[in-house]
Amino acid sequence: MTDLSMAKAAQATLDVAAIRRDFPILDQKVNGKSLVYLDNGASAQKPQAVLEAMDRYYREMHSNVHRGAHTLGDRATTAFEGARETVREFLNAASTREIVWTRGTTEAINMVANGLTGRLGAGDEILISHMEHHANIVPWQMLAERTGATLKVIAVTPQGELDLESFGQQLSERTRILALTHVSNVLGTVNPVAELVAKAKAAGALTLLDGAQAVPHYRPDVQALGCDFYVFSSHKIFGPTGIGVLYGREQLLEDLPPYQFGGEMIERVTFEKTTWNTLPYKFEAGTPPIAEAVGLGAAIDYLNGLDRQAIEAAEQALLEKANTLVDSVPGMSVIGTAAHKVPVMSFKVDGLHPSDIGTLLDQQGIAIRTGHHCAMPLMDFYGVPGTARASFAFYNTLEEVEQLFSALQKVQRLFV
Ligand code: 7TS
Repeated sequence: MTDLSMAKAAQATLDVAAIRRDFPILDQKVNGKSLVYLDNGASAQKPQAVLEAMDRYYREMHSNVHRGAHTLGDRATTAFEGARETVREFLNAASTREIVWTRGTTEAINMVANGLTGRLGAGDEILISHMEHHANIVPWQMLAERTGATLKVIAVTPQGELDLESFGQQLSERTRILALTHVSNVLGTVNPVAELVAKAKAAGALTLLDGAQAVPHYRPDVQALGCDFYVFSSHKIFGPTGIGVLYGREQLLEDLPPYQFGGEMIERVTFEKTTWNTLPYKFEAGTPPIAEAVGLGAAIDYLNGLDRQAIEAAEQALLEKANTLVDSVPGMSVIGTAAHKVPVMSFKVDGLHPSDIGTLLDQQGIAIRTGHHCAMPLMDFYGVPGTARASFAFYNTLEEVEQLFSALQKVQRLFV
């Protein structure tokens, strides 16, 4: 069997039709056409199991957590902390003390960058790459500004891979932290993060991996990756918005100062002095997103119930199908042709502005994202104002890929 037919077979094993029934939002008309949702990189849809878990939480157990005063409070706390254990297991973290709830990837990175303020100074370097999302650029830029440290940037090759020579040149004993995306949201590139983390650690640097685009496709093992911090957002992994995760090695989280101050994160408060709660609560000031944690736990449970290998093969089949159809659209070219990619395709079509492509596809019921994708430095590198981007999930079908390309052919015929 060829790779493609093997992948097609894998997709058949996955029973995509049954999976699609788990995602009620997919079954609707948009602008008179059956919805084709190819904007999963921006935010993925939620299975029924997540909607039901959150609904059930609010119907049967909602109360504030960690108060221990009554039965509903106990139920809510059990559900909330159970979700933390689900995330711990998903990431293979050593302890739930290493799993901090945040509002998302962005807040998680800000927490770390903010916490490192006292530890950096002039002469220190922060190493990021040219393919980062703004969430993994701006907090470090601000940290550099506060501390006098220097921001260094690993170059990207025209194919959209990290330039490993550039990495080797930029990494030094001055590097205090390497903050790198596991998977690029624009290019789909899967970076060799374990290898780069090992090198950065050997140079004495801390390491943070932005897993926002990796977790919908892979199950990261933070101990095998060896990173100090790993961050992701629930809404990209089929869970609700409003919650994300900061994984941090226990000793490092012990050493980092809290990010916000108030209730929950304290041990004892007097007007003279306040001491901090134990991990992970030291970083969770105020009433947390309880239903959202339950929803994220349900999303991971749902994923755990699927055959991950079949998912990966099916997703790769979608990407391969898309790759084979690129030439069917005159003037279309793909930005990001790395050897190892998740099913994300950024592209341009000669004579068409990306935002017009988005609007014209939307009229045909097809949702993609267009613009700079919060990666302006990467757009500058490719000399484009933005791209059109189709990002696939395991609930997408090969027919939907075909629909995308016939719609693109139509747009190209009519408007160029
Ligand atoms: N890092 C990466 C790699 C991302 O792709 C995103 C969001 C973020 C961080 C920020 O995540 P948030 O949940 O805190 O907002 N990326 C995208 C995208 O590609 N299109 O819309 C949002």
